[in-house]
Amino acid sequence: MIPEPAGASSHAWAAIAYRPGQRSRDNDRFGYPSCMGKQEARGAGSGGEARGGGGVSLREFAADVRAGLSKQGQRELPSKYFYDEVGSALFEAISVLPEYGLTRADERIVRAHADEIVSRVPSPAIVAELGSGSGRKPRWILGSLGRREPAVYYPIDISPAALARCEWELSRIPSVRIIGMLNPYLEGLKEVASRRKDGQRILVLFLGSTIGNFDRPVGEQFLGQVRSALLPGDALLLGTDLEKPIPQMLAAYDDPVGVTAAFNLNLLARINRELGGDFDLRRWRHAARWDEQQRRIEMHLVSQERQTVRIPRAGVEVSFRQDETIWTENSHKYTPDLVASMAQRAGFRCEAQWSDEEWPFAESFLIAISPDPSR
Ligand code: AVI
Repeated sequence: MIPEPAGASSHAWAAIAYRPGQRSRDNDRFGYPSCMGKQEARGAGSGGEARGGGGVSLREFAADVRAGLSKQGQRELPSKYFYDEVGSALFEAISVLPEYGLTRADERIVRAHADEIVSRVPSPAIVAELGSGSGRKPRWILGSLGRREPAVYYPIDISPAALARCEWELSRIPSVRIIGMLNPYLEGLKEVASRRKDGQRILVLFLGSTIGNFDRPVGEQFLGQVRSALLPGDALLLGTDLEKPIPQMLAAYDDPVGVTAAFNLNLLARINRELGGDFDLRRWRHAARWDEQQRRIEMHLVSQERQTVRIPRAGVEVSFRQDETIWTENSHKYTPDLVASMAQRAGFRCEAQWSDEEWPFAESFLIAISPDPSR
C-alpha cells in the first residue's frame, strides 16, 4: 500500500491506497472503473500480469470475450470493456451531447442541493465515491462539506489514471483531503469503513446512473452489499436516470453525430488491438433498442452480413449470420418510486429525492437503516 501523505491534500497528487491481489470474483463484477473519465490504467492488480486499457488483465478480458462470443443464442460482451482510453474519451464526448442529458442533469441536481445533502449528514462526516468521476459532481458536495468541517474524500476506482485526474480536479477545495482508493467499489468501501474514526458518518456517492448498467437483481444485490459495508445512519446518494419518452431515450443512445456508435464499435476495435482480433468495423453497425418489459435501453452491435471473426488471443473463431447481434450494454431506467422500493429492500430508507426539470433524472438520499426494525 502506498502510504498516505501526512497533511491535507493541497497538492495535485493525493495518496492512492492500493492493495494488490485482493480482487474477489463478486467484487470484480462491481469493480469496473468510474464511468466518467475512465482513462488508461496500468498495474491496477496483482503484479506481473499483462494489462490492457482500463486496468483489466488481458487474461480476464480474453476469457470474457471467449465466453460472451461463444454463447449459443444471443452473443454478448460485457460493457465494462468499453472504458479503455479511447472509450473513456468517447464517453466524455457523449456526456456533452445535446441528446444525452443524463450527466448534466446529475450535476445540476447535485449542485443545486449540495448544501441540503450535506446538512442531512451529521458531523463529522467522510465522503466515499464509487467511481472517481470527472470531479465535477462531488465538487459541490465537498465544497459545502469543507465549509462546515475539515473533511476526507475517498474516490474509489480501479483506474489509477482516473483517480489521479479526479484528485487533480478536486485538489483545490479548501479543507478537503483526498485519498484515492485503487480498488473495486465494494472492497474500497470496506477499506474506507475500516478507517472511519469513532462517531464519523460516511456519505457514499454513487452517481451517474451507473447502477442502471447492472442487471436489476444484480444492482439491488450491489446496493445490499453497499449497505452491509455501512453502519445504520450512514448515507448513500444514488443517481438514477428516469424513464422518459421512448424517442428521447433512443436518441440519447443513438445520437446523429455517431459518437455513441463509435463508443460501442470501439469495443470491437479494442478486441482487435488487445487480443489480435480481425473484426472489420465497416461490417458492423450500432443499434440502440428500448426493451418495454425490462424498461431498459439495450445497445447491440449488428453484423451487416455473414462473416467469420478470429480472435487468436482469446482462442475463438466465431461465425455470425447477417443481422445477428452482439449485446453490449443495458441501461435500465427508473421511476422515483422504484428507486425508493429497491433501496428499501437493500436496507435503506429513502429520505429525500430531487429531480431535474430539463432531463428526468433522480438523486435519492438514502439512509442505512438498522436490520433490526425494533431498534
Ligand atoms: C455509464 N452509464 C451510466 C452510461 C449509460 O447511460 O448507461 C453509459 C452509456 N452508454 C451509452 N451511452 C452512455
